[in-house]
Amino acid sequence: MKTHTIASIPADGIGKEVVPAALEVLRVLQQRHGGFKLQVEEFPWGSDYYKKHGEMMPKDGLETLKKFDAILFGAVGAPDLPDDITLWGLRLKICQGFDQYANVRPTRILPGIRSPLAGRGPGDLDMVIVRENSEGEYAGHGGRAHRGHPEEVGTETAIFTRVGCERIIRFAYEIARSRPRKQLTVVTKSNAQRHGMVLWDDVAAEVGRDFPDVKTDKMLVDAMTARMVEKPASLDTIVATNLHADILSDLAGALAGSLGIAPTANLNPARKYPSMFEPIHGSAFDITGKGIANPVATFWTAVMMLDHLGEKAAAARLMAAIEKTTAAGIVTRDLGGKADTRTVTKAVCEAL
Ligand code: GGG
Repeated sequence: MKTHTIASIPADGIGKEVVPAALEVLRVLQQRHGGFKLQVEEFPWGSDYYKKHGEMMPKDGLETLKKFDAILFGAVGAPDLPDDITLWGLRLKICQGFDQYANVRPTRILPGIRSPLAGRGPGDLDMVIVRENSEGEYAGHGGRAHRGHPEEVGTETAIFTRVGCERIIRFAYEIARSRPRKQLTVVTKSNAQRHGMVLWDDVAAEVGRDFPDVKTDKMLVDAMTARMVEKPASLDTIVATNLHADILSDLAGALAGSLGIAPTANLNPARKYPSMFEPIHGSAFDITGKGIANPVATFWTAVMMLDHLGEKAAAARLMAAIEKTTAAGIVTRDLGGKADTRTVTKAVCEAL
């Protein structure tokens, strides 16, 4: 029997509710499906850890995580700590430390779920957003000077490298090629940003020549938001920069019913380091501790994790159980339902 080692980092807020729910579902899946075993170790890192130790994770945290086959992550962020400490001290440290440059965000309207787009249901929105996850606007390049003085300045320089653009655009083309529609939309803002975004466009045009079988189009990010709302069915695979894709994928999640169902995988495609799987949503302190968080995004990211680990049949079985549950109307309040986290988790376990 194949054993996969999983590092579990629920981290903050509702991450501590949805990750245990996903582990419960994964335990049931292992029993029912057989053929593989997940050996899970939990790490108590995050904002509470920071309050005790002055750091979001130990200094040798990446060294510890390196040994695992995958990381299952919850959410990061606390109401009483600055976001740049929590996000950079944990989630981005792992993403950048492990060169998880490809962030994959599939979105579909699941059966039984009502999109806020009138008259649209499953089949009308089925897209994969590929987010550049290592540089761009999140490169962390910049600084502050003259702190506290009237002339204080802050700079945030987006970094676009040829290597960084090429590898993510190529990765996105491969995903587009693997999907039935073979269609890629390259999102840009090169009308206003004349350097990095033009390099991005140039590299996209060059890489595109290697994929003559994939239909390509280019959209400015502002026009893309309108197209996602007005003609979601016209989109399939989308590649965008770190910040653009972050924003577009929240929109995609909302159009599919709720951010509470949107999963993501932070991949190191070369598999030199473990990849990390998490719901797109953050720690949601407004609902933390109430037991009403939607666990579906974390279940779906567990599907992506199983796929990545080569457990394709188990992944498909878990996805089918999630869809059976949503189709039966067993959904949380963010989706207009009445179920709590526990009820949805139990229903998915029963569906398995
Ligand atoms: N599970 C995702 C998460 O915790 N996200 C927190 C966050 O603030 N992310 C910002 C970003 O990814 O741009």
